[in-house]
Amino acid sequence: MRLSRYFMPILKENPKEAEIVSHRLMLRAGMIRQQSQGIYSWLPLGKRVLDKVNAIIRDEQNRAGAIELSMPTLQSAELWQESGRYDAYGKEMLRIKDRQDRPMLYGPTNEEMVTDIFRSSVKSYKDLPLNLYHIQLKFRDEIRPRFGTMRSREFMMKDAYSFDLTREAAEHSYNKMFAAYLRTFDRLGLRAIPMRADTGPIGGKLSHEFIILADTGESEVFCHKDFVDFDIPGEHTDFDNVEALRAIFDKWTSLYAATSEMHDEAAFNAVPEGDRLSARGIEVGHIFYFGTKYSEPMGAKVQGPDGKEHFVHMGSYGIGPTRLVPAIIEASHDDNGIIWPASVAPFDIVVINMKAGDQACDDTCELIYAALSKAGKDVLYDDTDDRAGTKFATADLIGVPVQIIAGPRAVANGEVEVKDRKTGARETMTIEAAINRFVA
Ligand code: P5A
Repeated sequence: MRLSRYFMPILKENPKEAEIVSHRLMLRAGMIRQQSQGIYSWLPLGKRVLDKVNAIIRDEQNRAGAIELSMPTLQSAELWQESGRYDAYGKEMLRIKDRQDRPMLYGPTNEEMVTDIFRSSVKSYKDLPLNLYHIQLKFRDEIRPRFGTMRSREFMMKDAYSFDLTREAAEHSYNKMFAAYLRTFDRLGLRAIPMRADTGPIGGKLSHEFIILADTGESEVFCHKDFVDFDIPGEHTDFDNVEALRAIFDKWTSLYAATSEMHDEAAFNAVPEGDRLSARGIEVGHIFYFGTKYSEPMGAKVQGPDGKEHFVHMGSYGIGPTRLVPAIIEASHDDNGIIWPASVAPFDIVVINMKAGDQACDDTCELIYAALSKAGKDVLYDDTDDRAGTKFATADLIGVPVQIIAGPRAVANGEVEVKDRKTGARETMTIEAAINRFVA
């Protein structure tokens, strides 16, 4: 991508409305724009990161055996009347009437809709287990939308829903998502700790929130500090192995970890004082087991091996991609801007032409840009005629992991400079060596 033809509206000044660093940097880097309170457009740079986050989420959901579908954002109120949540949900639900005066709503979550899909076609235990997911916009009319896309009214959610014949089978489905979440957040460069949490309007008795420790987090959390170094399940984890997944769950729930709503002061005080971590955190995921809470009132049942009908045991599993992007920034930035983990960086490499219009600089940059693009790298080429200082500041601000800098003096020697955004380390090398480093 040539920067001269891209759309990346960088802000020079710090936006006044931004209270936390991720919101400030997302606005300054031209990643998002607020359209009305708590409702955002994702501009091209932001969209690239969001797509990469979603690709990792999708990959891990698929690995764990979940199946992707797509459900609408607008839902009929009837389904919610069946489950009893239409009245219970309160003002967070945006209620709409269509031209025939039929009550509709902009979905805050999809338990009812997916239960309806399930009951219309699944009749036998032989079709279980089943886990259906989508990555879709949701709307919750939050009282206090704030911190940009961290807590917005319209936001994206990956929501998965599992169906099983028995409680034991449903526990295995829960454990699969539990392990998949550990892997997902790890691949996003984050350390997320599962904590016992309040189940709120989704319901059920068992739930875990996945929390990233961050000073700017909205949740108050308490946990054992050893969680910070626990091993993440490997990529060859066998998601069909009931025992192996239970072992992962048991290990990751063996020590104290709870959000303030579920906090048990006495249990926390039993943790040796030096091992106690009392901190703030960002909830990036939340998983639930709620048994037959929706299947019973909505009549979602299957025939079991005993020939009898059984209401299915369900769970639901949410991740917030539009919250994850700022959460990653909260965890990874410096005074100059964002530092993206390679897995979600909007571009792999930025090529900076320090003197656009200078034949040797132009030729060198074009050569590098073409070679790296051909090798499948996402390359941003800063071919604008801005001052070198402005270009360096922009490259640091948008956080691309590698900068290849071509200035007239180095280029005259057949060389360029390669800078690592995270460490700031700079290395001068031949043009060929720079290309080879990233093509290999
Ligand atoms: C689980 C999937 C649910 O809604 N039903 C379907 C269950 N859970 S939840 O905890 O309420 O939300 C899941 C995740 O969505 C993100 N999230 C938000 N992100 C940005 N702005 C919001 N206002 C917002 N509300 C929820 C969080 O990451 C949460 O863990």
